[in-house]
Amino acid sequence: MRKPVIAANWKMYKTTNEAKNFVKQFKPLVEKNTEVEIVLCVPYTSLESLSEELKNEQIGLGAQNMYPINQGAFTGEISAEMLLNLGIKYVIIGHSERRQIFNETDEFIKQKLEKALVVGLTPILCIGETLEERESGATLTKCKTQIESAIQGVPKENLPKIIIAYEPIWAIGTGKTASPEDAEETIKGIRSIIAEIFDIEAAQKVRIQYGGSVNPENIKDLMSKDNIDGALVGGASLEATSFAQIVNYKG
Ligand code: G2H
Repeated sequence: MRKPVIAANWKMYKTTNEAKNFVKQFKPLVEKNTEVEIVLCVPYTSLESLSEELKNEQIGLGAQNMYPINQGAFTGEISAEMLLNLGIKYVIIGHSERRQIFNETDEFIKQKLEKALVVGLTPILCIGETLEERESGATLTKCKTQIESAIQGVPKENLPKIIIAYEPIWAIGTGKTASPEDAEETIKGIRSIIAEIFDIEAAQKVRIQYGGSVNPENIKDLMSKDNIDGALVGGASLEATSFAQIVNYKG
């Protein structure tokens, strides 16, 4: 059985004070929820103080990026070790905004994924197609290229440590969500791709989230699908009550 994992991706929102206020409000709203793995992926600037706030909580903390080298002359970058040192457990890797705005390549993303696994961070690997690719029927081809590049060569025992977030780019922050049926079909296809690279048993252990305009209204339908194991939530995770409603989708 795969435990659902619902992660907030705050992107470049919230000062540290705003982040702390969010947590204050959010904690009591989800304290009884043990069925869902809850993660907050916040800006680097809030990691240290939230790490303190969440020390004894079941809410995990994640970064939104990392650099795959231990240390060195990489101005403005943050290493996996620096994150670990703060008690961070998760890291988003290869978000489409990083791929598109910061020109991150599949090869670079692979380096980050491998580094995260080596140091013991749980990577949330984002993949997904553009609108053009979807309309030309290339959704799974695109996902296959991204997955193959990232996970080929990863030791099989490390596979269950990876969370994949399928985020169709056309659904990100647009208010357009893939229908639960479409998301399920693609995520099922992604699982088959993993099974081709490894085997069915290994593929069954990987948690695959859906991301792209997830909100309190659509979460239940998405989560009712067999292959959808959680969500990566942007806009609707910025407000404590709205994110709590998503995390508490079972009621
Ligand atoms: C996709 C998602 C979070 P939103 O980027 O990763 O954002 O829910 O705002 O579409």
